[in-house]
Amino acid sequence: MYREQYSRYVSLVEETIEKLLPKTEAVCPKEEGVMPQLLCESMRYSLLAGGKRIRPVLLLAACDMLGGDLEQAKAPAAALEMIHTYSLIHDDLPGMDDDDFRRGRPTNHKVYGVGHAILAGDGLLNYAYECLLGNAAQYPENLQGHVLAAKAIANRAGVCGMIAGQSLDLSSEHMEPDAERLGYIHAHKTADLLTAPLLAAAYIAGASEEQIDALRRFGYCVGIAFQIDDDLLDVEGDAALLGKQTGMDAQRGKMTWPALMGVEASRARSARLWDEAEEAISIFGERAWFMRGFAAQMRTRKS
Ligand code: GRG
Repeated sequence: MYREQYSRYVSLVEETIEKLLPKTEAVCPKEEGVMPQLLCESMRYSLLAGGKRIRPVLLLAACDMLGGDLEQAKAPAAALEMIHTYSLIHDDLPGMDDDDFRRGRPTNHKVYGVGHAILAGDGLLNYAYECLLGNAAQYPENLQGHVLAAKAIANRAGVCGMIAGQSLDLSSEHMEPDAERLGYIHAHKTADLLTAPLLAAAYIAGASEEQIDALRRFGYCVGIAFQIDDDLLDVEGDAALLGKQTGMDAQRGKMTWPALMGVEASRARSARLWDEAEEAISIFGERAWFMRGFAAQMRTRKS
C-alpha cells in the first residue's frame, strides 16, 4: 500500500515536470518562451536522472493528509524538485564537492562543462519560482496559501536556509568537529529542504497552527536523521546502490556525525530522531499512515 502510493506520487511529479519543462530542439530559438536546446538538455539531464523524489512526494503526501487539493500542489512539488536538483548540480561542481557521479551517472559538469552546469542550476532555481508564481496565479481563491507556500520554500532554500547550511559546511572543512556547528549545518543544509514541502503543503491546504508546528517538528527530525544516515552511508554504504562514490567525506575533511561521535553513537542518535519524527505526527492519527510508512522506510534506506 505504502509503496504503491509512493510510486503514484512519483509518477505525478514526473508527469508534472514533463509538462512544465518540455524538450526543445531549438538551438537558437526563434520564438519567445522557448529555451535553447543545450540549456534545456542540461537541466533535464539532472532533473530526470531518477532521484528518490523525496521532497515532492512529501509535499503531495502532506497535502493529501491535510485534505488539500492535490491539483494545486503538483506544480509546487515539481518546483521543489527543481530547487533540490539545482543544489545537487552546484554541490557537485569543482569549486564545491567536485564529484564525478550523481544519481548513478556522470555529474552535470562532467557532461556539459562547468559553465553549463552553473547555468543548468541557475536555470532550475529560477524556473522553479516561475512555476510557483504561475501556479499561484491560477488559484486566486487560494492566493494567500500559495504565496505563503512559495515564501516558505524560498526561505528554507535560501540565505538563512539551505544556502546558509552549505556556506557553513564549506567553511568548516578540515576543522575539528564541533556539535554546535554540525547541528547548524545539518539543520539548514538538509533539514530545511525537507521541512519546506511540509510547510508549503500546510499553507496550500490551509492547516492550523498546531498542524504546522507538528509538521515543522517532523521535518526537522526527519532531516537531521536523514543527514546522519547519509554520513553513515558515506562510511559504510554501497557505492553501487548509492549511485555515487563513498568515503568522500573523510577524504575532504568534512564535518560529520561519525567524525564527531563515532559510528555507534551516530546510529543511536539517528534512531532516536526517527522515533521522535513518528511521535511528532501522532496528532494526525490514521491520516498519517503514509508519513509513518515514509519514516519506517527511510530509517532503513541503503541509497
Ligand atoms: C549548492 C546551495 C547549495 C546547496 C547544496 C544538496 C546539498 C546542498 C548538498 C549535497 C550534499 C548533501 C549530502 C546534502 C544533504 C542533503 C542530501 C543528502 C541530499 C541528497 O538528497 P537525496 O538523497 O538525493 O534525496 P536524490 O538523488 O535521491 O534526490
